[in-house]
Amino acid sequence: MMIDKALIARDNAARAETLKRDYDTLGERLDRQGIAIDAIKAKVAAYGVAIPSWGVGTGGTRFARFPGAGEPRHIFDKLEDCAVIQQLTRATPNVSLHIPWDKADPTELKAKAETLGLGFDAMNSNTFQDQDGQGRSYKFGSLTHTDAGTRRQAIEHNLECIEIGKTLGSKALTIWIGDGSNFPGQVNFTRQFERYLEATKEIYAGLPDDWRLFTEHKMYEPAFYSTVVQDWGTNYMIARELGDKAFCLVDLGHHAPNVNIEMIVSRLIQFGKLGGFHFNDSKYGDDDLDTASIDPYRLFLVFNELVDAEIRQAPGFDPAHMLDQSHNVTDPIESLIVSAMEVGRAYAQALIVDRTALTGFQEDNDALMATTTLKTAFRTDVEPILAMTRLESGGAIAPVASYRAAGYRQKVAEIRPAVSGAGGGIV
Ligand code: LRH
Ligand code: MN
Ligand code: MN
Repeated sequence: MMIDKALIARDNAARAETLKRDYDTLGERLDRQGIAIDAIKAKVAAYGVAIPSWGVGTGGTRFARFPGAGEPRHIFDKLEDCAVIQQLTRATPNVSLHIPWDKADPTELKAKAETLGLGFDAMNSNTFQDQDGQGRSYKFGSLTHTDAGTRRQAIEHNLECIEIGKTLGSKALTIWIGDGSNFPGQVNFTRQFERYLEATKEIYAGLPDDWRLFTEHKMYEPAFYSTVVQDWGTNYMIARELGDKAFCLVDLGHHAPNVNIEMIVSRLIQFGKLGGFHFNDSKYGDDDLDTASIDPYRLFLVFNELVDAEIRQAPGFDPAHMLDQSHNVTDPIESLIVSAMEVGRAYAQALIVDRTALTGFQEDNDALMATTTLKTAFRTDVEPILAMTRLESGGAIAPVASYRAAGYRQKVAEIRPAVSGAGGGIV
């Protein structure tokens, strides 16, 4: 355990009585609505969202990076930080790795994760940066490059990610590429997409039977005129072209402002192609802000679609839930703790929507009451459910407070040398 269990127990003891009262009060209120609070709590307890390994470091922006004290030096430190988040929240049992950022002996990685009680979610490949000693450059693309040798290198890299993931017990590969163009006329859209499909089919062919392939769309950046996998439409075509193991990954930050993401989610569910999420928030573009820090209602509306699908047991519905955020001004562990809790909150709120009433209002075209039904659930403070879940599963009632009281960051800062922010930002 990364944080002293006795400290968490002490902290919890000081808060347990108030929590119990708040939980009972909420339970009474939900009971009047015909909802059993313990059933909601059980669902929330079974819910988890994966931590992105790259999220525990200070990501920064394209312009600057201001490292904090005690930053993880390598993937083993990152895993320890992830274990802290899991210990306190009990909602983040898995880590999503990014290769080659997290490259290490897979057997050692697995052993380390096991001792920390962590598992692995989707593997992420990286052909959007050049690595030291790499044969060919991705400056003009990777899986869609005009040069067959560069495409081959990118394919091999993805196959290597699968190999590493097999040892780790991962069951999915996520591909996001930055390929596109910066000038009208720079590329032939059709030929570029043909090359994408051809290359991705080779990766798909290397996928074990029990694995899934997630392709992630993003409207723009780093290619600013056109991006190959720019939206869910193209993404859906890819998943259809590749086959039954191919699904679309929705990163909330990868859409134009005001796009109705919850409807995209609904469409992908309806046609059996929703693979999973990268949760974060944004105001302008791919800001990678903390989940629900800007628009918690949108996150709730996404979860409203997920719960709807869960209840009607939509065929093949089993999305992967992951965070993907970059932290510039906060302690990444604290941000990830809060974001994990926000995702759980959106889930709990969506679970208490009165769906029978909602359907009735929809059938009667009572727009006002339909939307009020959603708002009623969204406005309900479900924190006692989340906190009780954490308490009962050995986590902290107030994770950030316990984290601060434990002085974890100060402790690791003594072991981990300070890093310089010079040299600009990373993704
Ligand atoms: C691209 C992205 C993708 C990458 C991650 C670092 O913007 O969302 O998921 O793998 O950021
Ligand atoms: Mn992402
Ligand atoms: Mn992104």
